[in-house]
Amino acid sequence: MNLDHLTQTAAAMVRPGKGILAADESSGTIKKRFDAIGVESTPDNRRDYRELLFRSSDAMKSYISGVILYDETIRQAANDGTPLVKLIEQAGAIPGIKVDLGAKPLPFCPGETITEGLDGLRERLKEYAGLGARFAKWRAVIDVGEGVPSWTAVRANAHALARYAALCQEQDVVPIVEPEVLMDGAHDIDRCATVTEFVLKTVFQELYEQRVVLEGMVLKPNMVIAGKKAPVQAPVEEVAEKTLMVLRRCVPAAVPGIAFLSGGQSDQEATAHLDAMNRTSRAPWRLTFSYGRALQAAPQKVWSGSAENVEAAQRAFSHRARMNSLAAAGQWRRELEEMAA
Ligand code: 5MM
Repeated sequence: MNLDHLTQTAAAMVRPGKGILAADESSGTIKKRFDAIGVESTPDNRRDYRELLFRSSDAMKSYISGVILYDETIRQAANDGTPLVKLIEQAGAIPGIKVDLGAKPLPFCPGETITEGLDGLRERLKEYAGLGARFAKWRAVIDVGEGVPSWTAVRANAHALARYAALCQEQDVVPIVEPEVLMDGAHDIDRCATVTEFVLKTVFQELYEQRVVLEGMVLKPNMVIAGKKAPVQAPVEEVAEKTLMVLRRCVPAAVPGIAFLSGGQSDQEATAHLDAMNRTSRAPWRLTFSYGRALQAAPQKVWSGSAENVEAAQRAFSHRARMNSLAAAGQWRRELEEMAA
């Protein structure tokens, strides 16, 4: 393990004013996204769409530090034959790769899942590093409900995250550790805070036991937020305050950065929450974004599979990337959204 290499890459992933584009939708998820805009999910259409994003030079050069790719994408080339990985590198961003194989039902824990993919991971990491990946991502999914999450599910997922992170660092690949507490339920913000604290405490204990070097990783958590079906949604300031409270209780200062997932928040909510945290925070870690939907929903809709919409879609992507870059510095203003609209 080359610690300097790992810490430099981790620092570059969360450098000021930049964040990560999560473009690692698996085949099933990208199909759902394409279905919503009436585009057939073929390898060429997926390639064209990702090429559109990675050739958005304003967004990629100014606001994006790294891109999380899916197995298919890291092997694809643009229309002119340039590997997509090269497009990302030419823009000054770092290519990364999703290495988990998805969340599967956890035996004897109804409704709960365990993320799989540890078998053969060392060899896959070697291959991905050869294809240009300098960081990786593994997502654990924790649902909130009656009697859920169970200790069994939290512990098993935290253990898998830590085993994955150790294998990454052994291969000089920076692990993004993503324990996602879902916002799908009807729970209130305080229940989300309790569950997120439980999950993060367990994850960091497991990372310690697996000897993961905290300086060479990036945490990708959910924000502390009420479930989508909750009758009351907390205001922006409360989300920021409670998210920071939980993170301060759980995340050691040695971790260089926290790059949030958007988790189903609207584009502007995800931006406003990140901005509020950076306005108030004297946090020991950098706080930035690693958004999938909150960066891509707008450009996907504008593109809708048509070549003549590519430039407009790139402008939509650049706008969201710029808004989130401002939020990562605590300098976003709602009027900027209105002016752009
Ligand atoms: C881009 O979506 C990622 C892949 O999800 P699947 O494996 O389910 O296809 C997902 O892991 C994503 O990286 C994170 O959840 C963050 O994305 P959001 O949309 O929550 O910001």
